[in-house]
Amino acid sequence: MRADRSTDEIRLLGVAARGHHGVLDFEKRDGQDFVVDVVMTVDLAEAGRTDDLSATVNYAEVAADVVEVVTGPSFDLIEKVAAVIADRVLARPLVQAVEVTVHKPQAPVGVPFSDVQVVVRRERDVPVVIALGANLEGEDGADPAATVRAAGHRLRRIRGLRAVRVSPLHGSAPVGGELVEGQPDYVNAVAVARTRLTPAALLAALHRVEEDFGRTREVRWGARTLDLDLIQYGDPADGTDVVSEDPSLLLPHPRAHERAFVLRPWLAVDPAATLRTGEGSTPVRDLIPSVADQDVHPLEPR
Ligand code: PH2
Ligand code: MG
Ligand code: MG
Repeated sequence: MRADRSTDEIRLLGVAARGHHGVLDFEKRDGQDFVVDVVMTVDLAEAGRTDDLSATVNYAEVAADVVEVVTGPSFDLIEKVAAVIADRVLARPLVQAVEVTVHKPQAPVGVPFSDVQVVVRRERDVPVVIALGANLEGEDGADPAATVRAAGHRLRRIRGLRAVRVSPLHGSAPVGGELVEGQPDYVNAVAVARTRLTPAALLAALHRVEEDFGRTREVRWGARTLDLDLIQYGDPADGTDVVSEDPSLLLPHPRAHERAFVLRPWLAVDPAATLRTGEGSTPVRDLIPSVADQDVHPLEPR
């Protein structure tokens, strides 16, 4: 299986700023110099190919974040400074993992010393929602219900995806305009999980599973052996979800809020499910009445 974590790094070293972090009164009053190193794991293949800044992490922006935290509100511990910086860096969608070192070379240690450093390493751990759908027999003759069930198990084997929970299967009439005329009914389910993968890396992993199940990229909204859609990445309740208008990675899924075949299985696997809707978020439970006219029904468990 392909590695889910790049070995490429961006290292931003020795960012210096004055801060007021420390347990002692005079540290909070007078301030001192802090120096920060940030080592980010980022897949740089695309940036290397395209020479395009938007394909990588702008280290100047990261440096500005670091200075903002160091010069910002005072913390007692440099552990806290490092953790806050790490969270800020990980909020950038292309950063897979980060190591932050905070140096405090003028710390009140009481004996001669050259430096004190704390190092924290963090990777992302983000809630995600994945919709599964199928309405054609697989290459091996598997019916759509068997395909969706097998795909649910297959998700558990994606490295970097954990705590996968799959809803009961639901049957649904095809939705989506004239293109779907005459299509067989769908079998749908929704999986909730947590991931350390970036949105792009998770999407690539989902495409590989679709391919494993014989999916070829065909007409939009046409019949398919297996469709895996990334519905939401992150938690809109606290505003940490990723919103993306990149056509290859629209987040949240632009039609999820109006599709009973997504909302009903999602609510079944997570009664607290919340979907980003515009600037805010809406409990999925409250979206159900507006899709009550759509034909979606739980299938008998086998
Ligand atoms: N997927 C579509 C289009 N229409 N209709 C149903 N009922 N279920 C689907 O999964 C579905 C659909 C495009 O992916
Ligand atoms: Mg789809
Ligand atoms: Mg799709």
